[in-house]
Amino acid sequence: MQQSQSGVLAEQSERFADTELIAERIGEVLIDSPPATLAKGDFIRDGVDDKLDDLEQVRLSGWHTDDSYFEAPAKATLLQSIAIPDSGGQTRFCNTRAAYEDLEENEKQRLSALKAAHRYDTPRASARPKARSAEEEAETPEVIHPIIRTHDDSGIKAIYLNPNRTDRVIDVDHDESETILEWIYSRMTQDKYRYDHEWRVGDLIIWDNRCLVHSVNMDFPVGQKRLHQRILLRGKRPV
Ligand SMILES: O=C(O)CCC(=O)C(=O)O
Ligand SMILES: [Fe+2]
Repeated sequence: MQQSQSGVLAEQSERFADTELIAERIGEVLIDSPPATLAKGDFIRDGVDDKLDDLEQVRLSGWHTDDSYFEAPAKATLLQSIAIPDSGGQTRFCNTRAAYEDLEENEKQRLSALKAAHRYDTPRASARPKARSAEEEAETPEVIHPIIRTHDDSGIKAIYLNPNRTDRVIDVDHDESETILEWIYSRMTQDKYRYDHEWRVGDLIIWDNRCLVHSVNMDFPVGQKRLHQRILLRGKRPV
């Protein structure tokens, strides 16, 4: 298995790896899609010309950490590629631990005192999810997480924000919240913290949602298939 500087693990094998077995060794499986060997679902890039029709697909192209709108978001995600397009479709990662480490001491202290509200939907997201019923909305009340998170296994700190789901910094006014979020996002998504994974069929990637954000380059040929097996591992409430 190769570990890049970015903290992403990547493995390629001749046959599909038994992702479930690996997942069970490193955590508790929360959500599992069909195993690579059984997967039948087609994920074909929709849209006409360059415009995607499916909002969920568009949303993947925004930086995010998985499921931060839950009190205890998934600690890690496993993704194994089953079908890849001829070009594009990379999964991109930024290491928010490295971004935190590079902050000035006074910036670290200021951010450590702040918390943010995460929501299923926020006007800040580059693409908004589909409208939901009142019942569905009631199932996902807003949650508050610290902006600097201490990793529950390693004790190392990282920026914990989600451009797709973080609505605002709490206890500051709107303008200040916007300024802080824009500033942190531009810091944490710099190229020096970034790793773009160029998929090969059979690659298995495991990433740590506690100290990375990711996004997908949805710019791949219309009509082509891009399909992965995906497993989420249960995590703890960020502190
Ligand atoms: O399809 C991908 O490369 C990753 C999509 C994603 O954001 C996820 O699986 O959490
Ligand atoms: Fe994701």
